[in-house]
Amino acid sequence: MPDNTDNSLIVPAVTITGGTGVAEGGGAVFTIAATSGTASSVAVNVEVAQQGVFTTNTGSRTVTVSAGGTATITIPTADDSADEPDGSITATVQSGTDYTVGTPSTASVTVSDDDPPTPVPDPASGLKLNSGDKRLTVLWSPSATSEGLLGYRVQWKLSSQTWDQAVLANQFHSTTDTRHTISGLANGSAYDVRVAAFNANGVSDWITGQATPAKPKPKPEPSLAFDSVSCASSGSGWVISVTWSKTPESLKPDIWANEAKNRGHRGRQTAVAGTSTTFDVPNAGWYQVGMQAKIAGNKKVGDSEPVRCR
Ligand SMILES: [Ca+2]
Ligand SMILES: [Ca+2]
Repeated sequence: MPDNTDNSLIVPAVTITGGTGVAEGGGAVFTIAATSGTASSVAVNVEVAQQGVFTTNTGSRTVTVSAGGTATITIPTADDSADEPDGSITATVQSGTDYTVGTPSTASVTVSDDDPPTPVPDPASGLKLNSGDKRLTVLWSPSATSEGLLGYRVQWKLSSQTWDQAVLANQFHSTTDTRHTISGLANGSAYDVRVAAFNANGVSDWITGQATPAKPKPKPEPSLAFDSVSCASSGSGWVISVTWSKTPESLKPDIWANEAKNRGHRGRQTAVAGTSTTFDVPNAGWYQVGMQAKIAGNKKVGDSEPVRCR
């Protein structure tokens, strides 16, 4: 039987297959095959697409394949340094004038990322909580990680709750913010506060503190007053002993013991720490003992008392 096949009537069919998967930076290889047909070669339209971002060589192209033969295309991928999910390159035979699209008409080559995940940032440090009226001021020192840092997260809850039970309040800060004031809290209730640095990969370890908001106590009025002033004979003279109370503790009064007569004995001690001192005085008789200390606003507090040596 003669072969009645007339090649001039046969349109080649084109198929595509993909090579093995590559790591990013490698070339994804596709093989395009055409069956025999009228022409010695066919111009095959191939569309290249990707899942992920591994190549700039996507889009349409024309690949010449000899009839009854194969051609390969290699799609280069980039070796970047970004951690990313694995992806793939897909090549698909599009319809054309000189061929039919066979099966398989599409093929994929996986592309594996080869970059290690970027770690979460180092934690913040130096957490400090300042209690105020229905509020806490949260202060911290920055994370040692500056690259990729997106900011800080502040969370708080009543200490009686767990972190899971609590309605967590989040505050996202810039990378330069290192304080946050939490208001609307209950005075007298203990709160836990925690701070973490975060980047695109997640949240650092937390640093945690506890504090109780409270109305600030009014500052006591500065005062300085003698508790006792006495005189006792000592050898050939006398000793005046004085004790006093003071608020605040930091006051250092100047103290004097002056004989209560013209051209009498004068004794003076300046910036006396503590709350007692003595004066050696030469004569019997009346003395005026006094003291004075400076307080804020150029004001002064003080006291004076007479004492008799006999
Ligand atoms: Ca890489
Ligand atoms: Ca990568």
